[in-house]
Amino acid sequence: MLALAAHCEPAPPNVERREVFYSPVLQVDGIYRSMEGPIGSAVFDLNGAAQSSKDPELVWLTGFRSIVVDEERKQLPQHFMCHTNLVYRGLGGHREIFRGASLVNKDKLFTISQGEEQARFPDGFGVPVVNGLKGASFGVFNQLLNVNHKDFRRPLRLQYENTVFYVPESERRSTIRPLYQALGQVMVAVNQEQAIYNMPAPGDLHAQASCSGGDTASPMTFKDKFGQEFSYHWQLPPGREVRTTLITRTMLKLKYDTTIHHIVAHMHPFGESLALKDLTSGEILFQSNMKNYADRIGVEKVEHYSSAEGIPVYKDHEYALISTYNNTSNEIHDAMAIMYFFLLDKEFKIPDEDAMARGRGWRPPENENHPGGMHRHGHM
Ligand SMILES: [Cu+2]
Repeated sequence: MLALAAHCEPAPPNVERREVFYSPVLQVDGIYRSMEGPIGSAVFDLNGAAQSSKDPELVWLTGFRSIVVDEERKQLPQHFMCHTNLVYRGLGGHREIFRGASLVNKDKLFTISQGEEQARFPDGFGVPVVNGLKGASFGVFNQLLNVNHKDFRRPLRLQYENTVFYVPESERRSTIRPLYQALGQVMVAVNQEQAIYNMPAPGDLHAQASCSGGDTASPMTFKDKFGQEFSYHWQLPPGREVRTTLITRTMLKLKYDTTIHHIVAHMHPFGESLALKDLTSGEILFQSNMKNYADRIGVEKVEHYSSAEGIPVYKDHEYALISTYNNTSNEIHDAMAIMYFFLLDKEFKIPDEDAMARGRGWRPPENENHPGGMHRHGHM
């Protein structure tokens, strides 16, 4: 009777820890469009985690928030946010520990951008990472954006307040289901009218998701193995534009059928919506709508997706992203459209003692001690 009662009791909730990191103070003394602003960075371990001072420990990241504050740490409008990346500097150590038993394979764990302050997973989900690896496990990179404040005789001074939410494995009381991140991004074909990455002769279904031609907004273009050139940061002339990009093989890369539990969308000012479409079923699985400020240039609100139930996705289906922009100004601006997907990792295994010992022995490569240059988002 007692045993049965104990069995039926709901598992006690996990108690989330949070740690806050402030960027250095940055000065708003110029117009900075996307990817042009000054960057503040910091590297750290989660010191509240039980083992961090001595040994690497598994922790479950349950969310990340990044807001803009003044020097007194009072919140400022989020339109000074270009983006904040939470970077996993211990990815090499992670690989050494898990040896394939974790699908976490990107150094950018979270990206926060204009229109949304945070990403918090549904209850009972988290990204498993290792805290306390040699040379600091995490880095945070805050980039400033300013297209509105033009009084440079009175430069604004601001900083970024970054909060990591997590549960150390040693304090976990109930199950946390493992998530990993994959991204999809809209690309334009440079010097071509239409193109699909690594697919010079697409079939009918794929052809629906061909990247249309456009001009790159930055020198960061890249080529596929057939010499077709692409950019994920393009010029946005006045007017409305809709773009589609196939993401199945080059970005989503599903290993098996699974579910998506959280989606964060990233667009630049003048974005209207970004949709994930299952081309095989013809269904729009999720559409994120953006709200732009009425009185200034900037994204005020971006819709996200978050659900314990999740969106089923299938290894043998084809998926595309569809971005819609409406540049209501009379100048050329710049655009990006990215969806960050957090998917269920169905083969994840909690590392045993031998695996954690490999993590203790791991050393970061020399060049990883320089955080500069790690701030860019978007590349595959
Ligand atoms: Cu961007």
